[in-house]
Amino acid sequence: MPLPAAALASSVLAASALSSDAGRPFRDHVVVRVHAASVREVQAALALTDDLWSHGAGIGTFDMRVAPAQRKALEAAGIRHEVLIPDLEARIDAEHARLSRPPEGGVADDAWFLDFKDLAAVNARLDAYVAANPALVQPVAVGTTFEGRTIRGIRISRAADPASAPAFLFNGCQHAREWATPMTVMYIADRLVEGAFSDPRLADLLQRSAVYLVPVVNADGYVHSWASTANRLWRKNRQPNADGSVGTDPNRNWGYGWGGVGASAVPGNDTYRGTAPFSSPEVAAMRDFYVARPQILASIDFHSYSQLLLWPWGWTGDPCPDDAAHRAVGLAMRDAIAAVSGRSYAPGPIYSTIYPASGGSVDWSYGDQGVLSYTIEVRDTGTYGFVMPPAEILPNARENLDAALAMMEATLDPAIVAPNGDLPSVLAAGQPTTVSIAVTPTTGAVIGASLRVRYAGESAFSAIPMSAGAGTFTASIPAAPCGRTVEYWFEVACSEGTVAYPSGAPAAVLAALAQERIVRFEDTFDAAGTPAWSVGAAGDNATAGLWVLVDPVGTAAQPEDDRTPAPGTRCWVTGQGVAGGAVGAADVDGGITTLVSPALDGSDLSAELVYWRWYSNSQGAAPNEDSMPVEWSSDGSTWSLLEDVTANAGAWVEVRRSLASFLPAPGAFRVRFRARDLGAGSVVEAGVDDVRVERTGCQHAPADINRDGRIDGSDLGLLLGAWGSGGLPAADVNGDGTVNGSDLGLLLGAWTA
Ligand code: 0X9
Ligand code: ZN
Repeated sequence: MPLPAAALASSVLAASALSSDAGRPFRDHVVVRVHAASVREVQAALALTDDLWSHGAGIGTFDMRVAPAQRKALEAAGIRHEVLIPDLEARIDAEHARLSRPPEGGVADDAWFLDFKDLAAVNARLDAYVAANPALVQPVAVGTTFEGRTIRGIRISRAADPASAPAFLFNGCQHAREWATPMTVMYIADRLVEGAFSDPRLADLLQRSAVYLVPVVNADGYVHSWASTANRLWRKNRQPNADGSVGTDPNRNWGYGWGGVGASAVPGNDTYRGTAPFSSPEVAAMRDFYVARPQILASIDFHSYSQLLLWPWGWTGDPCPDDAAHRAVGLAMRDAIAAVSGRSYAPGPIYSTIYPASGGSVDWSYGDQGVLSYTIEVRDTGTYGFVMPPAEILPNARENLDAALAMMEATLDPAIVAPNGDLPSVLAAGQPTTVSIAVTPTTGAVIGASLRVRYAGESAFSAIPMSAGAGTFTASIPAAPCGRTVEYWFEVACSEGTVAYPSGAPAAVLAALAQERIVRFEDTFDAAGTPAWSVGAAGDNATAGLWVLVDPVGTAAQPEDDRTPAPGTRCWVTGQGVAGGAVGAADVDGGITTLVSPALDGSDLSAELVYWRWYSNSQGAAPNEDSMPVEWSSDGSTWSLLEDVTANAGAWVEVRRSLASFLPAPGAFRVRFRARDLGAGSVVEAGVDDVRVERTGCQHAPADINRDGRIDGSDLGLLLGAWGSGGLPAADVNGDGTVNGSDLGLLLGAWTA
């Protein structure tokens, strides 16, 4: 049965509307890490919590808060779990006691960050920044909360005209309980204020831009989560709902894709989207703030926790139009964090990295305003969760400061240059390779781009103009002989200067090695004649849907086309589909059917076994009793597992396994595919196509200039004919860019006796 983990997660999150019990509402509650072994266990566990702390739940581990009775029920259900936070209420109480002591710390002083600060303390410090540096720091009033508080912020800038300079927005605390986030935003403010004239990096950034900082967007919720009698784990704002419940989730209330997936229509739920887009006054105020400042280039909306670096979309799984730019800058932010503390923050679009969530701030700020927009989920990954020890405030803030600075630097370049997909590190020898970059202008206008290439060892790069199309530039790396390394980089000319990719080029360049594919075995199953493969093995007992080699007829479960690019036609499938037939018309029934290969060349352990497989199982997500073990054997009688295919792909999937990873010694081997329908009533369909044993390398010795398998007089003649020139790349035996004495030495040394 398919487990809609994301949908499940958000509905459970949504169900966590906490009552505003006075006293010690989380007394004897614990946060547990559940190890769920099956879909049933996931569902049973989720039924036993009102407050999932992980961002999703599925087979494997996830964290959730349980009351004593819920914990007992978890134990009674025999679901494996361990206690992550045994004393949640005690921790909240200790936090409260600690924070009831009088505050300390002046403006220029890390002491302020030694513990969490309530709204009054945050606002007092904003005032202190302004008072101490009126020319540098301006107060900003974003708007008014439901309960009438001012959503406050500051602007820090050394630009000649801060109101029109390229701008950034860092905000925290859309969610009340995420106390690490105002501290993070305040720390960024703190460092910028302190370093504006003394730290060259910060001075430069502040001369070129204006930075807006809004530490507490959801001021009412934040105050509520601080009140000793209220709810430390409050998430939403404090706006009453028609049904008597309280609160809209600000991060489901923004007007881009509002009302879609991952948001609740039920007012009492923790992800309640509100009555309409921007029905929350806090969110409407933030919208107006953005709209009034079209010069905002990029923003970070800080949340906690999980250590994630997220960008749009949250409302759909499709990549956003500027996914490449978001990814490139996001990876720079991730690397900046890792350089500060070694912490890893997982990067990716919201929808696939955390969960589907519509009505979030970054979908709107990017989708409506064109701002490069990030959500960072700060520390930690579950040990403390929302109730972070105060000693973590500064380390957390320091790493996120550097993420913010990396984002600012990347965005203040006239354009963001990002690879479109993966840039190659291996080239097919003798063939040009297309490369493409995405170019997103930020402060400049893009004029053109060029690809710079040279053979490793050459001194000069040649410039190849790139052709432009909607936000991308494309060019080809010229064909290179096998074994030659090509170095390359990109230069994008903008109205305000040039941008190099990778940054620092041409000192830092990309490199790719030209290689041939040396095929030792290949069967695309398209040639006429009797196949060398056989069907059947001891233990086979399927009654229908046995492996057949056909031009497949597609069904909802089976491919319509083989995998081989045109003109390929045939592949192995488990039972030929019936045109227009039911999904289960020709699937595997009643047991196992096995497809066995002929002996394959395993003499070179540096080669890879490559195959394309199709596996579709109506039972959906693993685990279930059906699967397709893929096995290998050296003797045709003892078989060992290569992989057990359980994921319901319903698509051709390429699998590569190095022979060295499974063959103990060089020698012939076979593989077999065992499609199994073991449980009752499921539709299992499998396919196999394009099986190869191959390796990359160079077929010919470098000195075999004419590639005839011998190194002799004709190679010498070619080398001497190309002497001193680059006209015949193959004659440049050592690949250093010129044909000279060292190439001659290599040729003579390799002379075929
Ligand atoms: O669910 C959220 O709003 C965020 N996670 S949290 O645990 N802090 O509540 C993730 C927000 C992802 N961003 C958007 N959906 N825009
Ligand atoms: Zn949040």
